Amino acid sequence: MVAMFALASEAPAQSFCPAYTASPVYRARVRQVSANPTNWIARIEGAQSGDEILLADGTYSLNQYAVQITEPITVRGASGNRAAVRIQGQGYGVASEGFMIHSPGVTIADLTMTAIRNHAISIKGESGAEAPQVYNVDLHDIGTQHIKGTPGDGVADGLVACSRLSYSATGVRGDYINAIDIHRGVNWIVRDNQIDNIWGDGTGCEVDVSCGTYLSGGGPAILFWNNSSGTVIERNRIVDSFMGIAVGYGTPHPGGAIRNNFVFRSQASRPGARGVVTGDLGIHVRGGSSTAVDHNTVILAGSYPGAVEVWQSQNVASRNNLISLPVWDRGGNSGLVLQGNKTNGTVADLAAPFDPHLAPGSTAVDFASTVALASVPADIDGDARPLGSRPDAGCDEWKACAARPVNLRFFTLSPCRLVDTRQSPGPWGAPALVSGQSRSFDLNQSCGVPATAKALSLNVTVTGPTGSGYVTLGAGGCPVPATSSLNFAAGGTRANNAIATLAADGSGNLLAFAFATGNGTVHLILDVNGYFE
Ligand SMILES: [Ca+2]
Ligand SMILES: [Ca+2]
Ligand SMILES: [Ca+2]
Repeated sequence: MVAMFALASEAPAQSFCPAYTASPVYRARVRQVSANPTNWIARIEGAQSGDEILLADGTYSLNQYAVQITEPITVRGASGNRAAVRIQGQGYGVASEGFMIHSPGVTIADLTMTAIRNHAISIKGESGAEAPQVYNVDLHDIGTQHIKGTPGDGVADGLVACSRLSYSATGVRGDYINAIDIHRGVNWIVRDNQIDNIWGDGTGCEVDVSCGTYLSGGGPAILFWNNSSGTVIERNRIVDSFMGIAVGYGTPHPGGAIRNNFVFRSQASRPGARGVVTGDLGIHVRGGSSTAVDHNTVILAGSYPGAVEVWQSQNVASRNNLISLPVWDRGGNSGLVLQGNKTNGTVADLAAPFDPHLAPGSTAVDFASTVALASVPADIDGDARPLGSRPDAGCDEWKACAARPVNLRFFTLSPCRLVDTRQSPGPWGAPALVSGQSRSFDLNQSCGVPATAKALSLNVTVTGPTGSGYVTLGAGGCPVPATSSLNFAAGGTRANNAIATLAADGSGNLLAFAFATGNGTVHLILDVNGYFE
């Protein structure tokens, strides 16, 4: 059968996450050193200042407490495909940390870490860590905080970007959890990360000890406290986590900005070991001064009153947010500025559940009271604000989509593979689609598809899904429609024919949006057999 795939989420106007080596944050090093699963620890612990340790694709067993990094070096996957360099701990039963950073100027990039009891990346301010970079890593099922920063005299200028921090559906143990927990961080940037399912099991344990000690549900997915300052947290997508973003947390937090983030919780509560665990804060500023909370979308199921909450703070501004409840002034504030917030947001304001983009009919589009903010000139996609008559409320500036083309002629092509995410990383290869995210592909550059093609006749295959769910295809630059999709069950392979409309701008851009339970992944294969123009 032919399904008329409706359109998925907007194409990013620009990519904030190029390959690490092509990114503006790339740190050129003095010497490159290759490493493999048998010599990696010796190479890293024996590195010289300025080494770039390149890990070959493979599985790396971590069979000691941690890997100590004491020089300014980079450790990264050589291929750039983070899924292909997999550091595997010994599980939650063995005390361990992944990388322990004791030096200024350390970079960790392009790799995956999982099954480590304590932390995946431990940044030790008290032994000299400064300006750590974490880029394009996948930290999955880590017993406590995935990234932990301990204080010393403060750790300045950290970066966590373009990474995925998550638990699987059964990966949480205890409540001593955060995705990122930084003490005394100074001027950090946390951007463009996907954070899923940071929601504790209600035992109050630190993994499996000290039970009853910790708050049922855990801590904020992103937490900067104990006298942190100047934190910029932007364009992160935090889905189905117990708490979203917190700064200060009862200690002073001068400066900083929380902007263009998407915090979405589809469940009000979950059953826990000591009773129901009700979802908590979306964005929290306690002890802030001149901290900005602008253009975030926070849609929380349930009735927890703090989609955005401000407490004991001075001159905090919370503007142009799309939130499911009014900003909660918890008291002790002075100079609190509230402007342009749409405070009755629901999932209906979104193009699709779990998608940060606005539905075309949402009143958040050109919301009547938004104010121009020079400090937030673009949205989560990089779209310049404003489009239309005024800035939209929330993290997305809605971009109109061209009408579906009509009166097209069909031309056949010999069947040809355009996309296979099981292959090497690249524009038409790995990585797999990640639940809750769109990936975009330019599809008029091979297989004889001309630049003038307006739509493609495709055979769409999904394979290897780690959960059950669906994939939706749509034209780049277009809002998500609420219609058809290719559904799949965990582990299954499904195929279907589809006519997929391409972006109206001639880029040939197509988007693929995936949802898979357990914050899963799924491979996508697209074979073309004809086009319309
Ligand atoms: Ca320091
Ligand atoms: Ca607008
Ligand atoms: Ca947009």
